[in-house]
Amino acid sequence: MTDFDGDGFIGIEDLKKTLVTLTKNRLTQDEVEIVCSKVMEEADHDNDGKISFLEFKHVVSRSPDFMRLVYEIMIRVRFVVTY
Ligand SMILES: [Ca+2]
Repeated sequence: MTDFDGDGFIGIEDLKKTLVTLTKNRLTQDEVEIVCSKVMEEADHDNDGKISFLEFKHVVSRSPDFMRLVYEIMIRVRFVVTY
């Protein structure tokens, strides 16, 4: 997870860029939107639209591998979208 715009928070735009990079552009724009909103739902506890370091740490401690969570969400989204 990378703070692309350097503001100390992971925002939805950071998430989108991370996801596009991770999936090497294999997701459609819609899928990227769905996955990002689900990740935000999961991680953004104070609903300010950004994931702070504390929120990020919380998600990581809850799920030992945060990226696995993201991949699971992606698989779920794929499943929903494809079938
Ligand atoms: Ca937040």
